[in-house]
Amino acid sequence: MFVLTDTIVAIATPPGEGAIGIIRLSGADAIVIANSIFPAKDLSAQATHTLHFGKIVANGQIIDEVVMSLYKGPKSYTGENIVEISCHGSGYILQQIVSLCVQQGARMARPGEFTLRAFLNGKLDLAQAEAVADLIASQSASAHKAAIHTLRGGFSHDLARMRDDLVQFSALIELELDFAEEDVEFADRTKFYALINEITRATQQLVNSFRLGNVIKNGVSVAIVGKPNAGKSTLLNALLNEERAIVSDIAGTTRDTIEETLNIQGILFRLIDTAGIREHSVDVIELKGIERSKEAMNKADVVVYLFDSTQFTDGNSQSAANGTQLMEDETMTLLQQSGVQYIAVGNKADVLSADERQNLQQQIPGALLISAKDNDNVHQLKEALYNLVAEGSIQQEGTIVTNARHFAALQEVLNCLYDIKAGLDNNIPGDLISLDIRRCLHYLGEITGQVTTEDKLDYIFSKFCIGK
Ligand SMILES: Nc1nc2c(ncn2[C@@H]2O[C@H](COP(=O)(O)OP(=O)(O)OP(=O)(O)O)[C@@H](O)[C@H]2O)c(=O)[nH]1
Ligand SMILES: [Mg+2]
Repeated sequence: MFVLTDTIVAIATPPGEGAIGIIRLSGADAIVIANSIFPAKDLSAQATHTLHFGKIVANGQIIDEVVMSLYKGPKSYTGENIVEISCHGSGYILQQIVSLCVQQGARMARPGEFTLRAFLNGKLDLAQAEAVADLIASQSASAHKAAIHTLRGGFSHDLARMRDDLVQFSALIELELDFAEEDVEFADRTKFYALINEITRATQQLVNSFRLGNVIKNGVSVAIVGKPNAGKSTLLNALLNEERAIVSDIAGTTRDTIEETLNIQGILFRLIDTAGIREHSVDVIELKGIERSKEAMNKADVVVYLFDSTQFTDGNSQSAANGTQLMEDETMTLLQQSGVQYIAVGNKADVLSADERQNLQQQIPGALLISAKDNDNVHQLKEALYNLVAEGSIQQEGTIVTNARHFAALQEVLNCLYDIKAGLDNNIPGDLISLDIRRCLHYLGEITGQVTTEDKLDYIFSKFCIGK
C-alpha cells in the first residue's frame, strides 16, 4: 500500500547554482512544517494560492530570505496541502532548508512521488501523469506538442469515449443474459458492429501514430557513412553549421564515431559521423573504426550514404557518371541487404561540370548532389531527412502515442476488438462477447491507470525526477 499520510519534501530545481531554487513540501503537515521554520507569518491562517515573503530561521540563525507559495488541498497539484519555498539557488541553502523540513517531520520524496500522489488523489490519470515526465524531457517542438496534448487530457478523452461506448454495450449484453430464457436482444448487433468498427479505426490510428511518436520522443538516428575522404565530416559540420569534426584530405581522418543532435523543423535528429569504410585496411585502429561504422549503420534509423561524386567521372562528360559502379560498392550492397532506409548523396558536386552533374543524376535516380564544403544543397538533404520520417503528418492535431507502454496496451485493445468482431461475425453467445469486451476495457484501463498494480506504478514513477 502506498502511504499517503506522511508529508514529503524534495528539491524541485536542478542541481547547480541558479538565481532561484525551489523546495516542495506536500502532505497533511506541509503547512505546519513550513510554519515551524518561517516565523514571519502564520501560514495556516493565510488564504490558499497566496505568496508570503519572510526569513527561514534555524536556531536563531537566518538561513535565507524566501517566498512561500501556499496551496491548500484539494486545490493543488497533488491534491494535498503544498508549500513551495523559493529561496536563493545555492545548493547549500537548499540542503539546509530540506534538512530543516526533515527535522520537523517531513520525509524525503522518492522520484515522481508528487505526481504519483496527484494520480492517486485523482488529479491526473496515469497517461496524463506520464505526460508530465515527457513534458519535462521534451527537447523539440514536436515532443513538447505531443506531451502537452496528452497532459491536457487529449489522449485520455479519446480513450474515455471508447470506454464509455463499450461499457454501455457491455451493460446491454449482460442484461440480455439476465433474460436468457426469453431470447431477447437489447443490444442492437448492427449498431454494435458499426461501433466496434469505429473504435477499431480509432485504435488503429493511435497504434499507427506510434511510429512517429517514437521518432518524436527519441529522435531519429542518422548515420553518415561512406568511403574515406567522401566528405562525411565536412557534411556533419555543414549540417550543424559549426566546425565540430576534424576535416582533412588524409583518408582515414575520422577514427571514432561522433554524435551530435540537430533539430529540423521541430524533430530531433541524432547525426553520427563515422570512420570511412574501406575494404583493405591493415591499420588496427582504422579497422576498429570501420567496425564501429558498420555497427552505427546497422543501428541507425536512417543512413546517409555519402559518395564522392568526382569518383564517377573520368573527365569525359559523355561517359561521365557510372551509377552501376556505385551500386556494386560493398557498403551499398550491405545497406540494401539490411533494409534500413537510406539516402544516397553525391558530394563534391562543386567540382563537376553541369553536364557531369546531369549525367550522374540520370545514372543514379533519387541521389542528391551536394557540396558539403560550399554548403550547397545541404538544405535539400535536411528536407529529405525530415520528409522521410514526418511524411507530412507531424502537423496533425490529434493524439500521437509516444509512450511504449501505451502502445503495447493499445495493441492488446486492438486484438480484443478483432476478437469481438469475429464473435459478432460468428454469432457467438452474448456472454462470450461480454468477456471480450471486458478484456478490452481492462487494457484501456491500463493506459489511464483505472487498472493497475503497485508494482507497475512503482516502476512507472521511478523513471521520474525527484521533486516532480
Ligand atoms: N571540392 C570539395 N571538397 C570537399 C567537399 N567536402 C569535403 N571536401 C574535402 O574532402 C576531403 C575529405 O573531407 P572529410 O570531411 O575529412 O572526409 P571524410 O569522409 O570525413 O573522411 P574520413 O574521415 O577520412 O573518412 C577534405 O579535404 C575536404 O575539404 C566538397 O563538397 N567539395
Ligand atoms: Mg571524417
